[in-house]
Amino acid sequence: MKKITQIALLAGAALASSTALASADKLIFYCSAQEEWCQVMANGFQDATGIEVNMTRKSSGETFAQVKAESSNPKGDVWWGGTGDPHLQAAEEDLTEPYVTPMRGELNDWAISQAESASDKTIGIYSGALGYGYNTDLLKANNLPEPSCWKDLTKPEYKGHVQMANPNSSGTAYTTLATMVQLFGEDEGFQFMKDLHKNINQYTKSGSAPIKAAGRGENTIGIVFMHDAVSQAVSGFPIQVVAPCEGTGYEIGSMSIIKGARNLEEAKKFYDWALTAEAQSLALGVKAFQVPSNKGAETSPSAPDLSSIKLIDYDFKKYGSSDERKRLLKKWDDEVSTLPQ
Ligand code: S7P
Repeated sequence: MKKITQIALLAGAALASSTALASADKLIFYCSAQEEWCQVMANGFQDATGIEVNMTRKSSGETFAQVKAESSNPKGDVWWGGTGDPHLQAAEEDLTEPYVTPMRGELNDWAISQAESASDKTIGIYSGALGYGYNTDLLKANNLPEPSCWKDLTKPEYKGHVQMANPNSSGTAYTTLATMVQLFGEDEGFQFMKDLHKNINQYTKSGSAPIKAAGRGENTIGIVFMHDAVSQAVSGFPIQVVAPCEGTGYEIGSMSIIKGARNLEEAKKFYDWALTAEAQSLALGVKAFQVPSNKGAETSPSAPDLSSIKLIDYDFKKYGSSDERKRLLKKWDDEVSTLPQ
């Protein structure tokens, strides 16, 4: 009898605590920016609101694949960061939720355009230009000339010295592929990717990994967003940042609420908070040098000045469309990644 009473008490306690957990405010946060920034955003929101945050960091293409795979039983609430193209694809495939934030008045036009081109299912949170960085010590040690253009990277002397991410998993690498197609035209752009392939020592999963490897002296040249190269240079590594001479593409890093989010109110709270100048200024503490979308947020003097870089008129709508993204990735898989090196 005593045993039955104990079991009943334990069951009651377990039920009470699971009810408390279920009703506690929480947010399942998918993050595709750099790990340190993701962590600061999760902690900052938790401290500001008391809402418990459960954060997972994955690259842009990987998070898109996860959101799609979970769409019949969504597990995430909000997806913050990563290049805009997969956020636009998610909007088109109806994987994300429209939301018009009261914060819009504080944002740069490019952040709002991103929202308008996706029926309010995403919004711009930061911007940054694509480029590359190289390890100055390794370049000298290998008697290599200083590269300054995209086409330099296809020269035979750089064989085995260039690293970039795989465009299927990485938003940075997809931006690279889409940039070459827009900068040089489709045939010449793919020819560039094939010539570049001969010099690639590794396709990484994450977009910023190639420049981190260059910082550690394990790779010479990394194709990345320029702000990721600046971050290494500012941390004291011998990295030179390059804005390629032909011009370059850029990203509008984005945020979306996942359709069917179980914690929709918390997701909206996070969305509004993440667009405040205060939240966006947290980036500087973790050496994230993207240009913030809130006009009042602080920008570091070390951040690349986008107005001084030759930027292409990147067609976000076209290259973020489901058909075009799938087509380009398949073509890269079939015609570039399979080539011998
Ligand atoms: O590291 C910051 C950053 O370059 O990473 C994002 C990127 O898409 C995530 O990494 P993947 O390339 O691996 O997807 C960019 O949005 C961001 O600026």
